[in-house]
Amino acid sequence: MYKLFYSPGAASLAVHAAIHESGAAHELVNVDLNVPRTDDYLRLNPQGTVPTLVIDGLAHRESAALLILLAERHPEANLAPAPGTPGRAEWLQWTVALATSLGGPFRLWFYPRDLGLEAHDENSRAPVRRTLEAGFERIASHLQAHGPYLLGERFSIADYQLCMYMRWSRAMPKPATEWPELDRLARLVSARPAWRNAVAMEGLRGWHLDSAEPVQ
Ligand SMILES: N[C@@H](CCC(=O)N[C@@H](CS)C(=O)NCC(=O)O)C(=O)O
Repeated sequence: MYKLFYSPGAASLAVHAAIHESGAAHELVNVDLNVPRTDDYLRLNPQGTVPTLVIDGLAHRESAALLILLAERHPEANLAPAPGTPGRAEWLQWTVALATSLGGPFRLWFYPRDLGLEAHDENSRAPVRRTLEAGFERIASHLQAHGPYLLGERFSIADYQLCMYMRWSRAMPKPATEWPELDRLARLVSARPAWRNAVAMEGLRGWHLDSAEPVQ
């Protein structure tokens, strides 16, 4: 039984969808990010961030690492190419690249305090925006040549990670769905029952690809 500490739509969303994809039993705990984390939570995750995934009584964090862990733990669910098979190295590469090239800059976009600022101004926001748009542009070029998924014809949970980051761009000046290849991937991914169930359970509504209907 997994215990996932999440916040609606946060970096926990891809992990949540991957757990649904695996079919594993799990319990959800909603962490209110608008108030300081409790001491109990900080003991599980000293960074105070979500997600935290408790497996057999041990707490783990970092969404990309959790996705890799889930793929390892559920080979039967085919969440990613198996170790030693074609596509495995490329999948690992995407998982890490998405976390660094999108996840890192998104932290700066949403948390100006990470830049030592109380709030963003145009000077601080513009370079972060350029970095994120350049990241989406590179991925769209890849998908144009090798899509529709990051690994071509094969879905993997790296596509959940990408769809989560795309969702975060929805209120940006250029949302990621403006790149047709990214839009196509997001439509494919957001139609999957596991994604839809995670979105419905988290009560997400803010994106045109959010669906209120869970799928059983
Ligand atoms: N690199 C981490 C980032 C986690 C993260 O920054 N989560 C945000 C929500 S998307 C959070 O917990 N923010 C609360 C805070 O920093 O106080 C991951 O991918 O798991």
